[in-house]
Amino acid sequence: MILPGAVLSNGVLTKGEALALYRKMLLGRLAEEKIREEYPKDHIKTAAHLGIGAEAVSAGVCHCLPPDSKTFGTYRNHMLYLAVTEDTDGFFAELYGKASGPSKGKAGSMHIVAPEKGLMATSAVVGTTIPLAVGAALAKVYKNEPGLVAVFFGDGAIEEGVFWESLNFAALKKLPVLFVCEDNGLAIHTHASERQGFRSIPEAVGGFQCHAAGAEAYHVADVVTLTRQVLKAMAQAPQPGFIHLKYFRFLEHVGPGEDFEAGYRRRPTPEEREWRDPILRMEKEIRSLGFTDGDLEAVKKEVGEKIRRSVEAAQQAPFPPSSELYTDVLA
Ligand SMILES: Cc1ncc(C[n+]2csc(CCOP(=O)(O)OP(=O)(O)O)c2C)c(N)n1
Ligand SMILES: [Mg+2]
Repeated sequence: MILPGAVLSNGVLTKGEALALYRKMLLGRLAEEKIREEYPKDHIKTAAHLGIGAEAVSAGVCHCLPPDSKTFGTYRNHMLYLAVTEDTDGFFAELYGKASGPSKGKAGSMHIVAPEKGLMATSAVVGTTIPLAVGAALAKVYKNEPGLVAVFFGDGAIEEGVFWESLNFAALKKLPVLFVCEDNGLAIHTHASERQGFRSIPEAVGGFQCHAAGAEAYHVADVVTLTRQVLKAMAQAPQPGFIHLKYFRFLEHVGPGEDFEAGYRRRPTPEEREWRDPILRMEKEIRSLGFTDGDLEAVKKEVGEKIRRSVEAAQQAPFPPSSELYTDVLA
């Protein structure tokens, strides 16, 4: 069933929630701005798919997940990792390939995980974590465990058979899994209109026995509203949920630069940027809740300092010893 689309959500967040979400999105934004600064020095060797513009998706959805939930993601996973863990030390250590990273530097950006905090898998291979998430949801039912499973993937993954097979199985078995499509309208440089034969993603998914809904993910309060709506429906009538969230990818597919000169899309106007940038949007909205420039500056300073310390620690940390070259690797 397709739920009605979320409308612009004002007044859904308490002041405390708004500030916590602003801080969480800023953690992702400033961490990635730091990567952009450091990447050209070539000490970060891992490929990095940046998610500037998508901050509200992970922050908003994860804010609503019940305790004991598990999450799965893609290679564009920095916002998800930081939303789940807030662990900038582990994050930068992993990016710098250091032994102090959560996977001892062997996962890099594209496979970063934090299983002890519920982030079970992320992957460079499009669509691969979707069936894993469905399996984890089946295990939750089988073992009668609390919480649910949320899996984040791009609009490109919708074109893979494994997505539809996973959705079919999850719907058939009424599994507690929330599918989250992070739709930037692009697969590398190819627009959705050149790839997708269905009218709309929520419409196609809505043919399955699940609770499907969609919204723009520019304002985090909209994401929270929509996620709460779908989670409530899932609790009332146990079926999988599907959330379709549109966002704007401000940077190139992979790497630290912009690519508006590449010819496949145009640079957003300043007005479009202001509307689509989740940080700018939140800064505007949060002022209407009574926060001052000074309050926002204080959060920026604290988060910026946390990131600076983590980068410094990562740069100074040792690499894993060569004796561990073949440990913890499967391929
Ligand atoms: C199975 C598979 N096929 C092809 C690729 C090559 N590839 C890497 S990223 C990408 C685009 C995926 O687009 P989308 O799922 O929308 O994610 P986005 O990069 O937009 O976040 C493709 C086709 C891959 N990594 N895995
Ligand atoms: Mg995409």
